[in-house]
Amino acid sequence: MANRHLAWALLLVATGLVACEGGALEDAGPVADDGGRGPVDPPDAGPRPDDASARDAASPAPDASRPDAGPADAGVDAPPLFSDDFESGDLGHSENGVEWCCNSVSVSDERARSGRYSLRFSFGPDGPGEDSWAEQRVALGRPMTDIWVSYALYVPANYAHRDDSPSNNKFFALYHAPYSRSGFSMNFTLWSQGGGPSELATTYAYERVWGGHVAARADFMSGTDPGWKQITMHIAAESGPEGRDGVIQLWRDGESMIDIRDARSWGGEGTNFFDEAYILGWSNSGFTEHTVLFVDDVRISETPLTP
Ligand SMILES: [Ca+2]
Repeated sequence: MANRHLAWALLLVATGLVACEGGALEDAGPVADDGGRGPVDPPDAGPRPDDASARDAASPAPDASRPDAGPADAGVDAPPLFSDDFESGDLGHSENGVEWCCNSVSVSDERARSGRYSLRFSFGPDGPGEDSWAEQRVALGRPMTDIWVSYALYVPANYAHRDDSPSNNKFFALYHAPYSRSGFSMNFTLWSQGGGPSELATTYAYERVWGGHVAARADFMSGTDPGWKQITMHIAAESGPEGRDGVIQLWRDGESMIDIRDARSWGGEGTNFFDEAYILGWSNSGFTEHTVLFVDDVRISETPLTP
Protein backbone atom coordinates (compact mmCIF):
# COMPACT_ATOMS: atom_id res chain seq x y z
CA MET A 1 0.00 0.00 0.00
CA ALA A 2 2.72 2.44 1.03
CA ASN A 3 4.86 1.47 -1.93
CA ARG A 4 1.98 2.02 -4.29
CA HIS A 5 1.38 5.47 -2.83
CA LEU A 6 5.07 6.26 -3.14
CA ALA A 7 5.21 5.17 -6.75
CA TRP A 8 2.18 7.26 -7.57
CA ALA A 9 3.65 10.27 -5.76
CA LEU A 10 6.92 9.92 -7.66
CA LEU A 11 5.09 9.69 -10.96
CA LEU A 12 3.05 12.79 -10.25
CA VAL A 13 6.02 14.80 -9.08
CA ALA A 14 8.06 13.78 -12.11
CA THR A 15 5.17 14.71 -14.39
CA GLY A 16 4.79 18.05 -12.71
CA LEU A 17 8.45 18.84 -13.25
CA VAL A 18 8.00 18.91 -16.99
CA ALA A 19 5.67 21.85 -16.68
CA CYS A 20 7.30 23.48 -13.71
CA GLU A 21 11.00 23.14 -14.05
CA GLY A 22 11.61 22.21 -17.63
CA GLY A 23 12.16 18.57 -16.85
CA ALA A 24 15.25 19.23 -14.80
CA LEU A 25 15.13 15.97 -12.94
CA GLU A 26 17.93 16.93 -10.62
CA ASP A 27 15.51 19.53 -9.30
CA ALA A 28 13.12 16.87 -8.20
CA GLY A 29 12.06 18.78 -5.11
CA PRO A 30 10.30 16.45 -2.76
CA VAL A 31 11.81 13.37 -4.34
CA ALA A 32 15.38 14.57 -4.21
CA ASP A 33 15.44 16.08 -0.77
CA ASP A 34 13.80 13.39 1.23
CA GLY A 35 13.60 10.19 -0.71
CA GLY A 36 10.06 10.65 -1.92
CA ARG A 37 8.35 11.47 1.34
CA GLY A 38 7.52 14.90 0.08
CA PRO A 39 9.08 18.08 1.39
CA VAL A 40 8.52 17.23 5.01
CA ASP A 41 10.09 18.71 8.06
CA PRO A 42 12.44 16.19 9.54
CA PRO A 43 10.44 14.84 12.46
CA ASP A 44 13.21 15.58 14.90
CA ALA A 45 14.38 18.79 13.30
CA GLY A 46 13.22 20.99 16.10
CA PRO A 47 11.40 21.20 19.35
CA ARG A 48 7.67 20.81 19.46
CA PRO A 49 5.67 23.93 18.79
CA ASP A 50 4.68 24.25 22.40
CA ASP A 51 8.30 24.60 23.41
CA ALA A 52 8.63 28.30 24.03
CA SER A 53 12.40 28.02 24.07
CA ALA A 54 12.27 27.44 20.35
CA ARG A 55 11.86 31.16 19.83
CA ASP A 56 15.07 32.88 18.93
CA ALA A 57 15.89 34.45 22.27
CA ALA A 58 18.17 36.96 20.55
CA SER A 59 15.40 38.41 18.46
CA PRO A 60 14.05 41.77 19.50
CA ALA A 61 10.39 42.32 20.18
CA PRO A 62 8.15 42.45 17.12
CA ASP A 63 8.27 45.78 15.37
CA ALA A 64 4.68 46.86 15.19
CA SER A 65 5.74 49.89 13.21
CA ARG A 66 6.71 47.89 10.14
CA PRO A 67 4.36 49.48 7.65
CA ASP A 68 3.50 46.41 5.63
CA ALA A 69 2.95 44.05 8.53
CA GLY A 70 -0.70 44.72 9.11
CA PRO A 71 -3.75 43.49 7.25
CA ALA A 72 -5.60 45.58 4.76
CA ASP A 73 -8.51 47.69 5.81
CA ALA A 74 -11.70 45.85 4.98
CA GLY A 75 -12.95 46.40 1.50
CA VAL A 76 -9.96 48.22 0.05
CA ASP A 77 -7.87 45.35 -1.31
CA ALA A 78 -6.04 46.15 -4.51
CA PRO A 79 -6.59 43.71 -7.37
CA PRO A 80 -4.53 40.58 -6.64
CA LEU A 81 -1.83 39.24 -8.91
CA PHE A 82 -3.77 36.02 -9.29
CA SER A 83 -7.17 34.74 -8.32
CA ASP A 84 -8.92 31.48 -9.13
CA ASP A 85 -12.38 30.28 -8.14
CA PHE A 86 -11.86 27.09 -10.23
CA GLU A 87 -15.07 27.72 -12.14
CA SER A 88 -13.14 26.91 -15.34
CA GLY A 89 -13.32 23.33 -14.05
CA ASP A 90 -9.57 22.84 -14.37
CA LEU A 91 -6.18 24.18 -13.29
CA GLY A 92 -5.47 26.01 -16.52
CA HIS A 93 -5.88 29.52 -15.18
CA SER A 94 -2.79 31.75 -15.18
CA GLU A 95 -2.56 35.45 -14.47
CA ASN A 96 0.36 37.88 -14.34
CA GLY A 97 2.79 34.99 -14.72
CA VAL A 98 1.35 33.07 -11.77
CA GLU A 99 0.21 29.53 -12.62
CA TRP A 100 -0.66 26.21 -11.05
CA CYS A 101 1.85 23.44 -11.40
CA CYS A 102 3.07 20.14 -9.99
CA ASN A 103 -0.17 18.98 -8.47
CA SER A 104 -1.32 15.73 -7.00
CA VAL A 105 -4.91 16.99 -6.73
CA SER A 106 -7.60 18.10 -9.15
CA VAL A 107 -10.59 20.38 -9.54
CA SER A 108 -13.85 18.84 -8.40
CA ASP A 109 -17.55 19.69 -8.33
CA GLU A 110 -18.11 17.69 -5.15
CA ARG A 111 -18.16 20.79 -2.95
CA ALA A 112 -17.50 24.49 -3.46
CA ARG A 113 -17.32 27.74 -1.56
CA SER A 114 -18.10 29.72 -4.69
CA GLY A 115 -19.94 28.48 -7.74
CA ARG A 116 -19.63 24.79 -8.49
CA TYR A 117 -15.93 23.90 -8.37
CA SER A 118 -13.03 23.78 -5.94
CA LEU A 119 -9.73 21.96 -5.45
CA ARG A 120 -10.13 18.54 -3.84
CA PHE A 121 -7.44 17.17 -1.48
CA SER A 122 -7.98 13.50 -0.66
CA PHE A 123 -6.08 11.87 2.21
CA GLY A 124 -6.24 8.28 3.39
CA PRO A 125 -7.48 5.85 4.39
CA ASP A 126 -4.04 4.83 5.62
CA GLY A 127 -2.99 1.85 7.67
CA PRO A 128 -0.91 2.27 10.83
CA GLY A 129 2.40 3.92 10.00
CA GLU A 130 1.34 4.91 6.50
CA ASP A 131 1.51 8.47 5.20
CA SER A 132 -0.73 10.46 2.85
CA TRP A 133 0.00 13.06 0.22
CA ALA A 134 -2.24 15.62 -1.47
CA GLU A 135 -0.59 18.79 -2.65
CA GLN A 136 -1.08 21.68 -5.06
CA ARG A 137 1.86 23.83 -6.09
CA VAL A 138 1.78 27.29 -7.58
CA ALA A 139 4.61 28.89 -9.55
CA LEU A 140 4.78 32.61 -8.84
CA GLY A 141 6.70 33.39 -12.03
CA ARG A 142 8.97 35.97 -10.41
CA PRO A 143 11.20 36.43 -7.38
CA MET A 144 9.09 37.83 -4.54
CA THR A 145 9.93 38.99 -1.03
CA ASP A 146 6.49 39.99 0.25
CA ILE A 147 3.29 38.10 -0.46
CA TRP A 148 -0.31 37.79 0.67
CA VAL A 149 -2.20 34.56 0.03
CA SER A 150 -5.80 33.79 0.91
CA TYR A 151 -8.21 30.95 0.25
CA ALA A 152 -11.21 29.19 1.69
CA LEU A 153 -10.39 25.79 3.24
CA TYR A 154 -13.05 23.17 3.92
CA VAL A 155 -12.47 20.98 7.00
CA PRO A 156 -14.64 17.84 6.97
CA ALA A 157 -16.49 16.54 10.03
CA ASN A 158 -14.40 13.35 10.04
CA TYR A 159 -11.11 15.28 10.17
CA ALA A 160 -8.92 13.66 12.82
CA HIS A 161 -5.18 14.28 13.09
CA ARG A 162 -4.02 10.96 14.43
CA ASP A 163 -0.97 10.36 16.60
CA ASP A 164 1.19 8.24 14.33
CA SER A 165 4.73 9.44 14.88
CA PRO A 166 6.01 11.44 13.16
CA SER A 167 2.67 13.17 12.97
CA ASN A 168 3.53 16.59 11.50
CA ASN A 169 1.61 17.44 8.33
CA LYS A 170 2.20 20.21 5.83
CA PHE A 171 -0.27 23.06 5.66
CA PHE A 172 1.49 25.57 3.40
CA ALA A 173 5.03 26.09 2.13
CA LEU A 174 6.72 29.08 0.49
CA TYR A 175 10.25 28.83 -0.85
CA HIS A 176 12.90 29.56 -3.42
CA ALA A 177 12.46 26.74 -5.93
CA PRO A 178 13.48 24.02 -6.13
CA TYR A 179 12.54 23.00 -2.62
CA SER A 180 15.50 20.64 -2.41
CA ARG A 181 18.03 23.47 -2.77
CA SER A 182 15.95 26.26 -1.36
CA GLY A 183 17.17 29.68 -0.31
CA PHE A 184 14.30 31.43 1.46
CA SER A 185 11.99 28.77 2.87
CA MET A 186 9.18 28.64 5.39
CA ASN A 187 6.29 26.33 6.24
CA PHE A 188 3.12 26.31 8.21
CA THR A 189 2.72 22.84 9.71
CA LEU A 190 -0.01 20.94 11.52
CA TRP A 191 0.69 18.81 14.59
CA SER A 192 -1.48 16.24 16.32
CA GLN A 193 -2.94 17.25 19.66
CA GLY A 194 -3.71 13.68 20.62
CA GLY A 195 -5.78 12.26 17.82
CA GLY A 196 -8.41 14.88 17.00
CA PRO A 197 -7.64 18.53 16.32
CA SER A 198 -4.50 19.96 14.77
CA GLU A 199 -2.19 22.53 16.25
CA LEU A 200 -0.71 25.08 13.81
CA ALA A 201 2.95 26.07 13.97
CA THR A 202 5.48 27.65 11.66
CA THR A 203 9.10 26.90 10.93
CA TYR A 204 11.55 28.68 8.68
CA ALA A 205 15.15 28.54 7.57
CA TYR A 206 18.04 30.98 8.01
CA GLU A 207 20.48 30.47 5.14
CA ARG A 208 19.06 26.99 4.57
CA VAL A 209 19.33 25.92 8.21
CA TRP A 210 15.89 25.14 9.56
CA GLY A 211 14.93 26.48 12.96
CA GLY A 212 12.54 25.02 15.47
CA HIS A 213 8.80 25.31 15.35
CA VAL A 214 7.43 28.51 16.79
CA ALA A 215 4.19 30.29 17.51
CA ALA A 216 2.00 27.24 18.00
CA ARG A 217 -1.74 27.72 17.90
CA ALA A 218 -3.88 24.96 19.40
CA ASP A 219 -7.21 23.80 17.95
CA PHE A 220 -6.47 25.32 14.56
CA MET A 221 -8.40 22.62 12.68
CA SER A 222 -10.84 20.09 14.08
CA GLY A 223 -13.56 17.78 12.90
CA THR A 224 -15.67 19.12 15.76
CA ASP A 225 -15.65 22.50 13.99
CA PRO A 226 -16.12 21.55 10.35
CA GLY A 227 -16.89 23.76 7.40
CA TRP A 228 -15.27 26.48 5.34
CA LYS A 229 -12.51 28.50 6.99
CA GLN A 230 -11.08 31.66 5.46
CA ILE A 231 -7.30 31.46 5.57
CA THR A 232 -5.16 34.56 4.97
CA MET A 233 -1.37 34.58 5.11
CA HIS A 234 1.24 37.30 4.85
CA ILE A 235 4.90 36.38 4.50
CA ALA A 236 7.80 38.78 3.97
CA ALA A 237 11.43 37.76 3.80
CA GLU A 238 13.92 39.13 6.32
CA SER A 239 15.36 42.32 4.78
CA GLY A 240 18.99 41.30 5.28
CA PRO A 241 21.22 38.87 7.17
CA GLU A 242 20.69 40.92 10.34
CA GLY A 243 17.35 42.42 9.45
CA ARG A 244 15.42 40.56 12.18
CA ASP A 245 12.23 41.67 10.49
CA GLY A 246 10.85 38.68 8.58
CA VAL A 247 7.05 38.62 8.68
CA ILE A 248 5.00 35.42 9.10
CA GLN A 249 1.33 35.96 9.75
CA LEU A 250 -1.77 33.82 9.43
CA TRP A 251 -5.41 34.59 10.12
CA ARG A 252 -8.34 32.15 10.28
CA ASP A 253 -11.72 33.74 9.70
CA GLY A 254 -10.19 37.12 10.46
CA GLU A 255 -8.65 36.05 13.76
CA SER A 256 -4.89 36.21 14.09
CA MET A 257 -3.41 32.75 14.62
CA ILE A 258 0.30 33.47 14.13
CA ASP A 259 1.92 36.92 14.08
CA ILE A 260 5.70 37.03 13.80
CA ARG A 261 7.42 40.21 12.67
CA ASP A 262 10.96 39.52 13.78
CA ALA A 263 11.68 36.27 11.94
CA ARG A 264 15.29 35.37 11.22
CA SER A 265 14.38 34.03 7.81
CA TRP A 266 17.22 35.32 5.62
CA GLY A 267 17.42 33.05 2.60
CA GLY A 268 21.06 33.72 1.74
CA GLU A 269 22.76 36.10 -0.68
CA GLY A 270 21.10 35.88 -4.07
CA THR A 271 18.43 33.46 -2.85
CA ASN A 272 16.55 35.58 -0.32
CA PHE A 273 13.30 35.39 -2.23
CA PHE A 274 10.51 32.94 -3.00
CA ASP A 275 9.01 31.93 -6.33
CA GLU A 276 6.96 28.84 -5.54
CA ALA A 277 4.46 27.73 -2.94
CA TYR A 278 2.30 24.76 -2.17
CA ILE A 279 -0.99 24.22 -0.41
CA LEU A 280 -1.30 21.29 2.01
CA GLY A 281 1.07 18.44 1.02
CA TRP A 282 2.74 15.58 2.80
CA SER A 283 0.96 14.09 5.79
CA ASN A 284 3.31 12.12 8.03
CA SER A 285 0.44 11.13 10.28
CA GLY A 286 -1.69 9.65 7.55
CA PHE A 287 -5.44 9.45 8.05
CA THR A 288 -7.33 6.43 9.34
CA GLU A 289 -10.47 7.49 7.48
CA HIS A 290 -10.77 8.80 3.96
CA THR A 291 -10.51 12.52 4.67
CA VAL A 292 -11.23 15.09 1.98
CA LEU A 293 -10.37 18.78 2.28
CA PHE A 294 -11.27 21.42 -0.30
CA VAL A 295 -9.75 24.76 -1.28
CA ASP A 296 -11.60 27.47 -3.17
CA ASP A 297 -11.28 31.15 -4.06
CA VAL A 298 -7.50 31.44 -4.01
CA ARG A 299 -5.98 34.92 -4.15
CA ILE A 300 -2.30 35.80 -4.35
CA SER A 301 -1.30 39.43 -3.97
CA GLU A 302 1.70 41.73 -3.54
CA THR A 303 -0.48 44.08 -1.52
CA PRO A 304 -2.49 43.49 1.67
CA LEU A 305 -5.58 41.30 1.60
CA THR A 306 -8.38 41.59 4.11
CA PRO A 307 -8.21 38.54 6.41
CA1 LIG B 1 -15.38 27.80 -6.82
